[in-house]
Amino acid sequence: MLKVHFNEDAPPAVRETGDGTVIYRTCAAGLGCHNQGCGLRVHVKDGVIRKVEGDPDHPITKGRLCVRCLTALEYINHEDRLLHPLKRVGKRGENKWERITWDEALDAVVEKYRQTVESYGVNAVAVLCGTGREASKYHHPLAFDVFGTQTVIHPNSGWSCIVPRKAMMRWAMGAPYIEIDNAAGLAGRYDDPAWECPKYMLVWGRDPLRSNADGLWGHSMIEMMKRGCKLIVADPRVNWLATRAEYHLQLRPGTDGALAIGLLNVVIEEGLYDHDFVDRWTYGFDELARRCREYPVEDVARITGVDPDDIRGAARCLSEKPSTLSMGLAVDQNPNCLQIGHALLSLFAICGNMDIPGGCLMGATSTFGGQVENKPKGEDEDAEPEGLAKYDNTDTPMIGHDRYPAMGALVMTAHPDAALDAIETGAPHPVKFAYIFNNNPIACMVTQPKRWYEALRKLDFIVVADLFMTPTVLGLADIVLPASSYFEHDGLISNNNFSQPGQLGSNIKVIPNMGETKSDLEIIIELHKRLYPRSANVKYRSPEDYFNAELSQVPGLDVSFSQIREKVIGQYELDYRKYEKGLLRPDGAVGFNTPTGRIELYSTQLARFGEDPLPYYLAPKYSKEERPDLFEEYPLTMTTGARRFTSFHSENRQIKTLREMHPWPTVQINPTTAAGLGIDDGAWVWIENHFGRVRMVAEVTPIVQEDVVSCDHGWWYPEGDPDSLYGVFEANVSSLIPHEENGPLGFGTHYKCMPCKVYRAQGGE
Ligand SMILES: Nc1nc2c(c(=O)[nH]1)N[C@H]1C(S)=C(S)[C@@H](COP(=O)(O)OP(=O)(O)OC[C@H]3O[C@@H](n4cnc5c(=O)[nH]c(N)nc54)[C@H](O)[C@@H]3O)O[C@H]1N2
Ligand SMILES: Nc1nc2c(c(=O)[nH]1)N[C@H]1C(S)=C(S)[C@@H](COP(=O)(O)OP(=O)(O)OC[C@H]3O[C@@H](n4cnc5c(=O)[nH]c(N)nc54)[C@H](O)[C@@H]3O)O[C@H]1N2
Ligand SMILES: [Mo]
Repeated sequence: MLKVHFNEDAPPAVRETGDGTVIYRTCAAGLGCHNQGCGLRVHVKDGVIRKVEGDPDHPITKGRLCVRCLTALEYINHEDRLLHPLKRVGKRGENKWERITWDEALDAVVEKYRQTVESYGVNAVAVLCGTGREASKYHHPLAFDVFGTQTVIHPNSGWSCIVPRKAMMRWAMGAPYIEIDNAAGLAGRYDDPAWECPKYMLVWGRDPLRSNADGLWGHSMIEMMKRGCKLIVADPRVNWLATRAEYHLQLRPGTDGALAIGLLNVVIEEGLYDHDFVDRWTYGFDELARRCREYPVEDVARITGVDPDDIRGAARCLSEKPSTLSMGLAVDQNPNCLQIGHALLSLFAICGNMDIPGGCLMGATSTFGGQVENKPKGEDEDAEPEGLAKYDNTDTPMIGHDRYPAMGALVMTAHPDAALDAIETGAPHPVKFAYIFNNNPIACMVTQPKRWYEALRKLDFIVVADLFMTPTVLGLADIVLPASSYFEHDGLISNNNFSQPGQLGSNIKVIPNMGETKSDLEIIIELHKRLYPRSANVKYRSPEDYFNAELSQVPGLDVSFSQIREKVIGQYELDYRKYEKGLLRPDGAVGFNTPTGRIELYSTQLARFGEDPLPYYLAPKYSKEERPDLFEEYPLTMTTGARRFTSFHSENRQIKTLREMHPWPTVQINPTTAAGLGIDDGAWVWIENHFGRVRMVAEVTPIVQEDVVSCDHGWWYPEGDPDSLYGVFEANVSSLIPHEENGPLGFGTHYKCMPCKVYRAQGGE
């Protein structure tokens, strides 16, 4: 099922030029980005990188690079890089450190680990992890195989990043991931005879040109537009894609559920769906149709602020075949997330757009990395003796899985909000030790960062691995481990853990390590050796053995890391119409991998967890309608976190060129609103609500409506005062967003819809 194409005509992986320069081709998933890995040519002379440029022979990125890769040299050579292991010598947050050796650092981690296990049980050891980079492939191995703990915490309130979307892809469609068909796996790309250009692409709460999120390169959208694909954009802001759309559905933040069901309503009422597909492959159409009738277009228009004719017009376009769907983070960052995802996927399902060329591609059932998979414990034949099983953890639910069993059925991580409660209260079990890596929780990932900070500060022991001294490292670490950049270690790259067609690439070490840095994988291999010196586990012998073990887990794939390394990059392809070929279900039967074997418009899985099995609209908790009392004082609606080219979350704030392009945290505000408040473009303002306030610079722009503002997220000032943890609590907008106000099954939260007011502040940095 998985076909891999290598381009035999591409230049070699390593090439010497006459003057002693070596040019490496590598897929560097890096320097502040997700793990898809853009093609780079890196020019190295005398062990020093002289130049980084795009690799024109990479079949997907074709030489294109974003500004963060183009400033790679500033990043890797930055004077603030952590280069040696450190031990805290002052109080937590006092910024007093002593340089220690790796042996001392790792011995300290192992000693504290053993003490914690002895005194409090192994689940008192927590691994805290951040967004999906290469490093996030190692969160579970570190927790399960090395520490044997099940306390894995991805502290993003409501697991509001990709997991809600994946929940409905999995539960209603039986697919690990569903994405636009941008021909990424096809050898001929857009010219491949197997591909068809979509007629329409619905881009919903996503800005892929900036975010390149979840394994998708945004520039493929422009390639598709050039070939005739038209856009429909659902976004409260007039972003670049919206200005080129046939319909820009400029909805009020947080009203996505109503709009999605409204579109379904039109398609069903007007009989525009694919009757044959619905009959053969879906379950619960009549119930869905009845539910949609409760959402007449005029009502939906009133709730969302979108013109009713635009809703009708967009729905009619989307019923044409093939059309495709690009769903983004705004779906997840809403307590209504499961229903929004369910409604949008149902729209494309009933129009017959699932898994056809130019439609919505369904990932294969096998994913590796296991990042969000909950495999039943004990069924894995290769389970390691020194892994989770050793500790007989199987009877203790992971934190929050009893409160939120639906999330427990989907992911092998604690419920993020319940994890904070556990750290604070010691129930259901104490948490005393944290290994934090690839994560800057107090500057970025959590809501209520001060509360998380206070809770984490009380732990007995914290080790943080990072490339820079961040607010999290400074405020919390007892031991600091310096992580290497993508130029200093090897890595294996795939698109969204193989759940979508795309690249199979190698990230190559091109320079000696800076200082004493080590990759996360090298660190966990060393910890594994220390804890299990007699282990026979091949995976933990070396990074290369680890990558080969990863590759061997992908069914149908017969390729080694050294082959990929030699070829730099391969493309892997998945079949279309897998449901007709018996390729989606483990039993090999035709149909979808759901209990009914069909796409479940009426979700038996949601019903199993006591949730309404059909999509419905849940109004934002703090909207004018729901909380008129708050509206008087906080009349503006705030959405946060729309991605910028110049940073990846809280990263890159110390990169000079990028700071020059986007120097301060920014709130986008409409000119009429700004004028009424006496706010000029570029002025410092406070954004405040009943949870607190943060200070940002006003960007006066008509891309937001008069009652909406859009705030940057993930801000801190590396150049700022260490005593204030680099100003993190004044800059981090997530202080204004609540803890544990998730959807009914524990998914989603209010990152993109909170009330606020904006007023002038005294200027200066
Ligand atoms: N440069 C850069 N790239 C990144 C990241 C980064 O920090 N920087 N972060 C990465 C991560 S972890 C993720 S999850 C992805 C996310 O990337 P995307 O999925 O693209 O999400 P966002 O950039 O948060 O938002 C996209 C759009 O949603 C709109 N929006 C805001 N509120 C609402 C709403 O209520 N409803 C709707 N329909 N739309 C709304 C915003 O105006 C914005 O245009 O990006 C990844 N890529
Ligand atoms: N208000 C608001 N808040 C949000 C969002 C929003 O839209 N609005 N988006 C949310 C989303 S979707 C997400 S995913 C989270 C992301 O939240 P985080 O994952 O906490 O964000 P990052 O800033 O990417 O933090 C990653 C840290 O890891 C370090 N790092 C980078 N590469 C490596 C590596 O290879 N090894 C190690 N050990 N460390 C490395 C970086 O220097 C950085 O300090 O933020 C969430 N927060
Ligand atoms: Mo994310």
